[in-house]
Amino acid sequence: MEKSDKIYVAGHRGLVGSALTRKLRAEGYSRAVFRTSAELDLRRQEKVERFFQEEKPDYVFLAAARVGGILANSAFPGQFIYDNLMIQANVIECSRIHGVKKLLFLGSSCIYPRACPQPIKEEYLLTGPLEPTNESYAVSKIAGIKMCQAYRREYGCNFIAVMPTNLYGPNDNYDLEASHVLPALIRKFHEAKIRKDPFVVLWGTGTPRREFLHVDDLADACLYVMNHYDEGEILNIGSGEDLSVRELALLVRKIVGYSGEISWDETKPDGTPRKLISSDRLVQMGWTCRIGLQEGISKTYSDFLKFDVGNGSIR
Ligand code: GFB
Repeated sequence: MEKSDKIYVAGHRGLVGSALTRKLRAEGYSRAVFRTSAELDLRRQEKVERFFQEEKPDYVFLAAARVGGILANSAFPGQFIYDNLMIQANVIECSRIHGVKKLLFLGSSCIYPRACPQPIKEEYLLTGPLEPTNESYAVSKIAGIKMCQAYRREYGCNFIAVMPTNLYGPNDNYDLEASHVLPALIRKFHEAKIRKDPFVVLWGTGTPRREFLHVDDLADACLYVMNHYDEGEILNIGSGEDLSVRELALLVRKIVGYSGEISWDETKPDGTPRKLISSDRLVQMGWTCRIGLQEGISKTYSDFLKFDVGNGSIR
């Protein structure tokens, strides 16, 4: 990508999209374009076609999606599969029609089978049943991958797909029902500290293991891949280290400075036991992540303190 190219960041206000926007600005890409979901409903094909006719972007980062944690995925499978299929189908097809030079599609590590060897390699895709709690989301993301690969084969489109591990960082979703585990732990421990609650209730057994990558590292990897990778095969992007939810809870509790107890609500799902991905292919290309988990959580907690979760605005 040239600094003067027009770059569309779909989903620019989300966790990933806002990190991509920060990264592009920091690197001097001066012609990024975006629309809020109120300005442009990406589920509506005619609206997406009109946007592409108007803006004619040269590059597209497809970070727009309906995302959520284990409970949101379990509760709203219809919304997750519909919204994500419509968003990606419209943006990928319009990118083809309008001759976008390159599109990067953001998938997720939940596309892999629930029980596959760890660390998970890209070739394990579709070799076994998916994790039930987020199957709809996973199927929609797999469809996005296959669409990018089909468009490469039939039309010669340079559309690539990356599979990040669990992400966290500034601008995350802190809604306690819909969020992922790490932002939920930050908010729960922070509010318990303020209220002097004797304990915090967390979900499941605490035994599943998760890998985490700070979203600024992901944005760095996406820019690297957009400028250095032109193949159809998917690419994992992870930190290479995982820990149990229990260990994560103790780490977040220490960083937030809460001294109460933790109890586990085992009526809530654990989800997949482990999903540590192998990022060897990306590392062999020359990329490495830079933000360690303790440092990343501390930075994220500082950002959280500036953000008034109650009404979703900066304090
Ligand atoms: O991050 P999370 O919601 O989703 O849950 P997944 C991770 C683990 O943390 C589960 C436990 O075992 C949860 O039971 N957990 C404990 C909690 N306390 C909490 C809590 O207060 N909130 C939440 N949310 N979890 C996601 C998919 O799966 O992985 C997404 O649902 C996406 O679609 C993402 O693919 C990468 O890590 O299980």
